[in-house]
Amino acid sequence: MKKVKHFLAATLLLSAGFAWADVAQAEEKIDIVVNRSPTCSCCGKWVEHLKQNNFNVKDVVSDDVQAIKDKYGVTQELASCHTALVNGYVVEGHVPAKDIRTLLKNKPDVVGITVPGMPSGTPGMEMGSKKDAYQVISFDKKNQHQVFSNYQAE
Ligand SMILES: [Cu+2]
Repeated sequence: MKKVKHFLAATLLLSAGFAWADVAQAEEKIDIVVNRSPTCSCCGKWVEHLKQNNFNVKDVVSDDVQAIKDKYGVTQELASCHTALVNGYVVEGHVPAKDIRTLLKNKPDVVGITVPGMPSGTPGMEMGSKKDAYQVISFDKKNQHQVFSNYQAE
């Protein structure tokens, strides 16, 4: 009888351990540095979106975000408002938190990902129920672009 009890206790502990590991993985905090200009309100909203999705945001307010874009090879056609850095990747514009997690998980050989411009309905650019179709684009060192993910209009 005693043996059975021990076995049960061990099984319970083991499954609790696994459950805890699952939660820890889903809840893992991600450090990200966001460079934005002081006058950008949609950038502030995107920072809020990240925080709500368990990102640890270092919010850097800068008068020269363009210099950061130049430094990391974010060209005019790729550019948006804010420029973030996470685990060596550049994240430009209103990229959903979900895509950043996918990027960090799959670790593709790219410089970063971007949502160029500021489409309505992206995180931080909510305009009521209006949602433009938009794409998250990845770019590499040779400035080659690829569609990273696709969002439909709503
Ligand atoms: Cu913006």
